[in-house]
Amino acid sequence: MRLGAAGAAALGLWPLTADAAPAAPELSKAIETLEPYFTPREKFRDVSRGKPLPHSLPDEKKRAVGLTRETWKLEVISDPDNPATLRSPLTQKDGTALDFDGLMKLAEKHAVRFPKVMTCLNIGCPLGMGIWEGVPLREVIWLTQPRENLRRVFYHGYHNDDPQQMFRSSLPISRVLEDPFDLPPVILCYKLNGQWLDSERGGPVRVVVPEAYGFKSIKWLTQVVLTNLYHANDTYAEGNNDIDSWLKTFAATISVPREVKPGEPMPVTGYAQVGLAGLSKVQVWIQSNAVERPTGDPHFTTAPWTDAEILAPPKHWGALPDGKIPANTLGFDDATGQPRTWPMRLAKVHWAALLPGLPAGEYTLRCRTIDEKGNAQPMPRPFQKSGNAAIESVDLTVKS
Ligand SMILES: Nc1nc2c(c(=O)[nH]1)N[C@H]1C(S)=C(S)[C@@H](COP(=O)(O)O)O[C@H]1N2
Ligand SMILES: [Mo]
Repeated sequence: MRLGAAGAAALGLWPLTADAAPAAPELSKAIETLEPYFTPREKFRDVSRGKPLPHSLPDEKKRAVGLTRETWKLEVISDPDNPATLRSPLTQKDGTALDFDGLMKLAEKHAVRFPKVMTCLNIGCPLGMGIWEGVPLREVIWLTQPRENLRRVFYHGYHNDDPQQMFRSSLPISRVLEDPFDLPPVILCYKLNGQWLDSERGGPVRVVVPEAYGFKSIKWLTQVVLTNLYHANDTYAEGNNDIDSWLKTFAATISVPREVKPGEPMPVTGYAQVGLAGLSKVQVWIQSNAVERPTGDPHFTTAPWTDAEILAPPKHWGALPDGKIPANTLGFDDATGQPRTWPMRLAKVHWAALLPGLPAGEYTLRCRTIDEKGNAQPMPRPFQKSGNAAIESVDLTVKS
């Protein structure tokens, strides 16, 4: 189950510990064909709403409605119903709205970049892994000179000027002004994986909330409303979602042989999403369908799980200019270009296991994570509407 240094080097992975035996060739092959660590632009999955989809509008229309870098304008205003006290709101009508040049001026001093996996709370499977670059949202809020009565930040993007289509999210003001638990800041994002944020990903400017599921990261951002209201107004709240949920830790498979010969070892690969809870282990378990499972153990805590190998940082990071991590990326060491910790929180990591051969029969393969506190998936937060952490199961046939 271990990957040797030679095998790892050949696969473009970091050498692992010296005592690791060479990888079995079946497993090396499966690892070689894993997805790139950072997701290429065309491989991001798109779940955006809108009729028409804002990113599908003709260029002329995009220019007219501020969906290009040249015409983008951001208003930051007080909520008329629950006013926050602002000295100088940023408005279109006064000509004080923030434009892209203004954002780039702020970026010269305040730009940050950090790795993050974008995951839809409802879909569960990550949409893509990126290094997101932007200006902390607080820098723009400070431009309005807020004085008091500011408890929450509402924000939304372009929605075809149809209130029915508006997709809104919100955050407590404290989360925007300060970054608790060493999280990266909430940003106005304009670059992804070293390139301008494209229209499909919400360009020219979207919000990115590092620790949150995707619905907090509003695309085609046009308006920020500072409010004294004390509760959320998120569009996702209307769908029975737990809108304060932070990213969960869970594992899923990428490649599993569906049909193998008796006694033949089975290479399996997968990814884990590393939530705020961190990751200490990925485990796998294969069970014959002929065996009856004990009742009263819905999360299979008594099953004979075995550890999979969490793969080391890749040598080739995938979709980045020159294949290099941009300078000053949070979580990375500039001198070496390597991550400071591994696996990284709020990111993906890959894993692999070579399962021993089995007699003919029908089987179910499952995988799970153990987080840094020792919680086995789907604990400590098993509810689906807080984000996916269900234990995945895959059918497998052993047949001569
Ligand atoms: N303006 C706007 N922003 C949006 C959405 C949307 O429909 N409109 N969808 C949200 C949801 S539900 C998710 S999961 C993420 C997906 O981000 P992505 O399309 O870049 O992968 O965008 C979020 N931001
Ligand atoms: Mo979503």
